[in-house]
Amino acid sequence: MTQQEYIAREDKFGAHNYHPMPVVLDKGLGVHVWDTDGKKYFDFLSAYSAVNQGHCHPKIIAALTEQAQKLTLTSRAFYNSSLGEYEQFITEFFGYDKVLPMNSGAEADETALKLCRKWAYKVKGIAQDQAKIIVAEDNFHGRTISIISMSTDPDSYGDYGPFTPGFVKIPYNNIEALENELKDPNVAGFLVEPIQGEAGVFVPDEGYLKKAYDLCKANNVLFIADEVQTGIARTGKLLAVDWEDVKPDILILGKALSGGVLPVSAVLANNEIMLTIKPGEHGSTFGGNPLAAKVAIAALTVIKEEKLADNALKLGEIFRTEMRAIKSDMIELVRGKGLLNAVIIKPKNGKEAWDVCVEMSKHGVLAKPTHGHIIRFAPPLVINEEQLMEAIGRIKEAFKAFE
Ligand code: IF1
Repeated sequence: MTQQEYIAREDKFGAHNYHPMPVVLDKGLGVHVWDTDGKKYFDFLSAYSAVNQGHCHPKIIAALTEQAQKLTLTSRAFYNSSLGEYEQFITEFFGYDKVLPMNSGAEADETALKLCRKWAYKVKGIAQDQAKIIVAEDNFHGRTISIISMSTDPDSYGDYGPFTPGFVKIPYNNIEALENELKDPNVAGFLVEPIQGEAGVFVPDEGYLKKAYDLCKANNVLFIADEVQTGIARTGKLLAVDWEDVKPDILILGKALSGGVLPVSAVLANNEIMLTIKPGEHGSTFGGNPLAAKVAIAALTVIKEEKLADNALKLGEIFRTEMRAIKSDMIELVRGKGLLNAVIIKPKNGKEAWDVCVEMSKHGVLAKPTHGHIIRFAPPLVINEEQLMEAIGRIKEAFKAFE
């Protein structure tokens, strides 16, 4: 089949809830993916930071295939021999009393919202149904009805009303706005991305997260960090909040928690918060399944053993320096942390970020624009300096096409 035929088939039988780049991928290994014609690319999207460990990492695949032939799913109606091992592993890995295992990032965010509200009524003593959760404008936490009720992006919430109440939206990276809303005694939590990924890799001012955390603590409000995209070593530290020594009351993980092998997400918290949910008050058919348990242990082990946070830190510096040195009047700004970076594109002669991405794909580098004029660059964290420099050379060639 030609790539056009693959695309036409998806168009005919699949919902049109995406507008993919015109590339049909067939194979992935490490930092590379191949299309159905055998063309090789550097993957600079990493499935939105889900394959931090690289495509089809042998250790993670080995854990998957071994467990897949033994026991894949028991439901939580019964105990199983893998879940406790994973729960102990991940809580010690991140330093929390307990974990609540889920599947998608959105499910983990929803779980965090429920935990925060439960804690509000059972511990803080807020009146029933009066709990408020503060969120940042331009946030992205997933696609469920309650999560898009927090969104300020019409593409996310348009025509999906009526919306879930109880959310207060404030500008991101604005301490005064947070301080003002925290005066309300009904505020139970502040849910925030340490770096706003979808919004275009918005890195907040130095000290913002720490000040926000301290204000939450001073007002008996839970600091909830959504590290689905920024976590698991992506920004050059194990967690993006580690840059400011902030210990979230509730930590949300997803994506690379499985190395992109299957949906695995998690919510971590200490007992005072986690034990507010009693048996039968929350759950999921696949949450904490043995396959996910073994895969997540392997995925986190790879992060530590291969020192991927250090690699992201080092190579991210090189990437931003090299990108800022490109002489192109389409490159307005380069920003990011570790290997989560974005280039803001200034349209030229009717050409914009999408056209740059199409040209880069011709040069063997895959990336995709967000919000029209921003290109996110997020290669797998296993990329080495030689591969990075080769990919940057190709990106430079692509920009030359617009001179
Ligand atoms: C899509 C965006 C990225 C996330 C954060 C929770 C979730 C995500 C910080 C939900 C998911 C994904 C969703 C995917 C594309 C991608 C994305 F552009 F949509 F926003 F990465 F920036 N918190 N982000 O980034 O996790 O339920 O998807 O497992 O919906 O198109 P999920």
